[in-house]
Amino acid sequence: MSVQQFDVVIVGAGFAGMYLLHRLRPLGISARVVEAGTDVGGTWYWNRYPGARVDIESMQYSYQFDEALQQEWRWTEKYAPQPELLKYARHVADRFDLRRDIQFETRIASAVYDARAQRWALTAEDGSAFDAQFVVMATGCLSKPNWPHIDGIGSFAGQIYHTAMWPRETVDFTGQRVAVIGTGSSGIQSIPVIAEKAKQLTVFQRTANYAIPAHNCPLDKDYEEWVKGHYAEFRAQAKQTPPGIYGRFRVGKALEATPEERQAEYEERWKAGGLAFMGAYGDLMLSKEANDTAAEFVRSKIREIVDDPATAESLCPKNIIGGKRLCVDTNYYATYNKPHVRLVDVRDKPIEAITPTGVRAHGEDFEVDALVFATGFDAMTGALTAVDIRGKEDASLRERWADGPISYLGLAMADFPNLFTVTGPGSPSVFTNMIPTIEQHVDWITDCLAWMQDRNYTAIEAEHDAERAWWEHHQEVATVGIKTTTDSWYLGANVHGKARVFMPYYGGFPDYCRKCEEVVADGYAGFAFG
Ligand code: N01
Repeated sequence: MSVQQFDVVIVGAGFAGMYLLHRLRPLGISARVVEAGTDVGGTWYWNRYPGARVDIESMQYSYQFDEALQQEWRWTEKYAPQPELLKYARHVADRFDLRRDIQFETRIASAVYDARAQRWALTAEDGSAFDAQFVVMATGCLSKPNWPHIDGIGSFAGQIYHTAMWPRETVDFTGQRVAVIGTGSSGIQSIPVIAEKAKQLTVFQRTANYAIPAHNCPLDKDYEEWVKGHYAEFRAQAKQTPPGIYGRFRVGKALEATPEERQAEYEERWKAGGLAFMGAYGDLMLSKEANDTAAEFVRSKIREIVDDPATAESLCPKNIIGGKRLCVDTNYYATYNKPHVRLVDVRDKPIEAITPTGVRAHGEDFEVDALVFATGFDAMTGALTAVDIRGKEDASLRERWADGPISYLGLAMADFPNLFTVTGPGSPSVFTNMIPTIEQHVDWITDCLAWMQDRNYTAIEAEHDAERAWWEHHQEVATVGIKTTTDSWYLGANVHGKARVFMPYYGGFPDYCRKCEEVVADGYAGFAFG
């Protein structure tokens, strides 16, 4: 196969890869997006499990780079379902004629830097080869599926699914006995929908999770009109909040409010629904005692909703609220009131084995026709280390990150010149509204390439000192408060053998953007150019 040459190879055709391609075109930079799937959409291409939908309100979860696009697109629901999100991604690809520069069904396996030529050689699993001056890994934070280590996992004779690799054809569970392993966001969204069809549903829960009702509904036309009439203002205000989300965030302290005031505040937020629940007070993630007040409120709701007291108790999370990613649900807890749905708590007694006919736990054989793994992702680093990336002097990213990742601003790594990551470890990424954050990263990378073009620079590399300083700051910020006291995928705790290092930047979107702007104003401080 001949080697295809470009100025930039972008890995991944999700929202990051698509927008970067669009931004590079006016600069006259030749770019090719290489995508493993058969279509655009990234997360929303792969995660098509029943019930998948965004947990940020649709009116905010969209691009803002093109006013006509944000005015013309119409979401139908408060929280868009996966098919509509995929339709949106396809619409963007068509509207901006992106497909002609995207190579689908091509999974990049390695990227090797030639320091003399200052170029990257990329090879795909199918043998396709690319030569590029720059590589941008737009591979997403949650894209490498995590399969648990359970004995006999390959022996199951029925249908086996992973929520993050859901088949494109419709899966019909009608009349089937189904088991779901995992109760994170994917499990919590899919369980109620699977229960509607399955004859019998058994859920294996290792850690109970907090879920706030979505109260999803058709999108209110007046609200849509109001947002569209004020989009610039709306987006600008969102950027000023720590998660980059427009909403009501209170700075007051839960512990300074009376029990009645707290109850009223939590009740109002429960009724409004969604992730904004955690915006009730500014100290919820700073003090365990404050956190307990919100956690206990949600536990009381679970006890109210779930009829069987023993099941309700199992569903009540014991860890802090917000330590793991908060879930947003539709009928999750109520699903356990259905007579054909059973919860099996495997916290103290883990699943013993997967057998040819089902799951063995608590000494019991649960025979099922289909097995759904809702067991999440090798988050933040998994999609990057899945590619054998080798920088200067054959430095391997996989080996460099064996004890945990290190990156400058989640954008670039020392010893890996001309390589950028969009929302890499050390970026606020998953703590924010992903699409606007992606736009900020892509704008930064594009502006940097244009700046280099103007100065005839051919190589850029993060400096070790700058990388270390950012990482130390990032780790310091992570230890403020109680966020890191819970095992989570933020810490890599969900993946067998993975180093425990807190990966997303916890300092908030405004501080992160300020830092990126300062770096630019200072002539790209912390980067060396060649
Ligand atoms: O994955 P998870 P996810 N035996 O890692 C369990 C985003 N997202 O795909 O907690 C039994 O959260 C594991 O148990 P434990 C969102 O950011 C967004 O659900 O490790 N159980 C856990 O319950 C989210 O946070 C949306 O003890 C095992 C579950 O599997 C992130 O993606 C929708 C096990 C995995 O939960 C990841 O969510 C979906 C074992 N051996 C996802 N191994 C929306 O926008 C693992 N588990 C709404």
